[in-house]
Amino acid sequence: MKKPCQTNNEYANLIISDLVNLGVSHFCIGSGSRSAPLAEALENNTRATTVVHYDERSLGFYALGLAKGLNSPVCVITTSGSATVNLFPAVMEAYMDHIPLVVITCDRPFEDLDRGTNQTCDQEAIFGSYVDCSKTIPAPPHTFDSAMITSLLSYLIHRVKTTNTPIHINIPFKEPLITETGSNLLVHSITNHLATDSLLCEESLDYIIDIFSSFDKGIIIAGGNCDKGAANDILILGEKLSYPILADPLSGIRELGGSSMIISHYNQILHHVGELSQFKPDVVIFLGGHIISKNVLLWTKALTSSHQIIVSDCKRNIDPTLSINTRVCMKPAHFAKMINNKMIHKPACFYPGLWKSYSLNLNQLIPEFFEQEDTLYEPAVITGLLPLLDTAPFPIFLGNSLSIRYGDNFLFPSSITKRIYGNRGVSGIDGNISTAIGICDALRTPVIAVIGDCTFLHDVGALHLMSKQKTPLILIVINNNGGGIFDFLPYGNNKTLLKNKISPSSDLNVGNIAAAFNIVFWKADNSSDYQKMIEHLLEEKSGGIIEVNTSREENVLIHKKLNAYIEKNINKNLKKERSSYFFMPIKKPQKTKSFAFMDS
Ligand SMILES: Cc1ncc(C[n+]2csc(CCOP(=O)(O)OP(=O)(O)O)c2C)c(N)n1
Ligand SMILES: [Mg+2]
Repeated sequence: MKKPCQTNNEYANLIISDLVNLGVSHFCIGSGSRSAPLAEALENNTRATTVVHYDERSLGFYALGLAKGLNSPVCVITTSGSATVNLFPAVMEAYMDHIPLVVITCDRPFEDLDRGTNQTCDQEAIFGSYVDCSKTIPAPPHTFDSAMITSLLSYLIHRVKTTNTPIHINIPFKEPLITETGSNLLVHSITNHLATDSLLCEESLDYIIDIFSSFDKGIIIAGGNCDKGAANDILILGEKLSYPILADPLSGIRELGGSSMIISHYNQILHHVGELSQFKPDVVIFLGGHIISKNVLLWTKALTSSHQIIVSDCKRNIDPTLSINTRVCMKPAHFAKMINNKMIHKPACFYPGLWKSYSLNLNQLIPEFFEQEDTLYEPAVITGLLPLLDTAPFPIFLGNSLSIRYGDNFLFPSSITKRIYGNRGVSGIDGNISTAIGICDALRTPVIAVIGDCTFLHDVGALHLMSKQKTPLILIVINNNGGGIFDFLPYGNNKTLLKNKISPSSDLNVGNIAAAFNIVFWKADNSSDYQKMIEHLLEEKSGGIIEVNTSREENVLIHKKLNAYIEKNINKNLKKERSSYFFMPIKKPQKTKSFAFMDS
C-alpha cells in the first residue's frame, strides 16, 4: 500500500530514522528555522547523537573531524540561505580528502523561490563538483509512496560509504514548519546493500544461499543488458534453483531459444492469471537493468511479502518497484557463477511447471490467433519474424514505442538466435535508425530493425548513412500514421486531444523518402508477402525499407480481440499438460484486476 508523507513531522522523522538505520548516528546541526523539522526529529530519536552550533563553517569542519575519527559517515544539517555555503570549505576538504559527509541543506519550497523571499537562494547543486551527487526532494505533503525516500537514502548512503565522498541532499519544507498533528511514524525496510565488485564475502553469500535454499517458489527477472556472456550462467542459475526466468527482450537471454526455464509470453500470463495465489513467488531475483514490461513491474510491486533481491553493477539506484530488500552490486554473470558453484541442484516443485504450462499454451494460442487471417496486424510484424529466425538467425533492433512492446510481448525465439537490441536508456524515439546502422556495421551482419513511423521521421537523416552502408540493414516501418502507443493510454479515447495536441497524423510517404535516398523500398500488404520480402533481402544481402501500413483504431481492436481469445482459451489445453507439469487446477478470483498494458 502506498504511504505518502503528509506532514513535515512525518517526513523529517522518516529521514532521520532512515539515516540512523543506515548507520549514520552522528548529526551536526546549525541553528535555524527551516531546519526545525529535522531538529525536532533528532530530538525524538533516541539513537541519534546530536551537536548544535551557531557557526556553520566551524560546524562543517567539526563534522569532518568526527567522520575522520569515527571512520564512518557523519551528517551535517543547515538552514537555508548563506548558512549552506558556510559548509563549503569543509565540503571541499572532505571531497579532496575522501571523507564521507552527508550534507543536508534545508530549503524553502518551490513556490517561495525566485521572488525575493527572505533567506532564499538557489541551493540546488550548490556544492558543484565537490560532492559525489546532489539531490533535491520535494516538500511535503507528497502524493508519492514514502518508500521512495527510503530507497533513495539507502542508495545514497551506500554511495557515501563506498566512494568516501560527500553527498548533498537539499530538503525544502513548507510552513508551518512544525505542527502538532500528523506525526505518524512511517517505516520502510531498508535495502540491504551488499557491496562488492566481483566477489561476495562468505557471510553475504551464505545469507543469499540460505534464502534460495529455504524457498522453492522463486522467480528470476532478467532485465536489459545483463552483460555479454551472462545468458548461459543465468540459465544454469534458473535450472539449479528451479526458478523460472522472465527474460526481457534486451536481456540477451531470450536468444538461447525455448529452454524449459525461459517463460515465453509472461505478459499475457500475468495479465490473465497472474493475480492467482499459485503464481506468487517467495523470492524474486532481478538481474541487470531496465525492465520493459509494465505488467512485471506492477506484479512485483504488489508482492510485498517476498524477498526481492537485485543484482546489478549499475552505479545508479535501480528500484522501480520500491520493493527491493537486498541489492548486490555486481555483474549478474559473476553472481550467477558464484551461486552456481555453491548451490546443489534443487528438486523442482510445481512452480516452474505452472509457469511453463501456461507459456506452452500461449506459444500455440497466439500464432493460432494471427494465422486465422493473412492480414498483417502490428503484432504480426514481430511474430512473422519468428519462423525466419529459426532458419537464418539475425540480430534484431526494436525501436521504441509499440515496436519494443511487441518484442516484449511476442518475440520468443524457439531456437538459438542472435541478440535483440534497443535503446532503453531513456527510451527515445530519436536516433533509432542510426543506432541500428551502427550495430549493423559493428557486427558486419545483416540486422532487421522494426520501428514506428514517427521514429522513422525523427531520424530521416540516418538514411544518408544507410544508403552508403556495406552491411545491409532491413528497416521495417510500421506506419500507423502517428504515435499508435497513445491510443492504448488512459486518455486514448479522447481522439480530439490525441489528434490535435498529442499525436497528430504523421502523413509520411515512406516510399518517396526512400526513393530520395536511393534505398530499395517495398510495401507489405499481407503476412506472406512480408515474409517473402525479408527472405529475399536476406538472400540478396541487400538493405532496404519495408513499410507496413496499419490503422491505429484497428490495432486497438485487434489487441482487444486477442485478449478475449486468450481469456477464453488460456486454460483449455492445460488439462492435457496436468501430469507432465504438476498442474494444479486453479480457481479464478471473482474480480481480476487488469494490469496496465503499456506506457510511452
Ligand atoms: C525523442 C523523443 N521524443 C518524444 C518521445 C515520446 N514518445 C514516445 S512514443 C512516441 C510516438 C512514437 O510514434 P511511432 O514511432 O509512430 O510509434 P508507434 O507509437 O506508432 O508504435 C513519442 C512521441 C520519445 N520517447 N522520444
Ligand atoms: Mg506510429
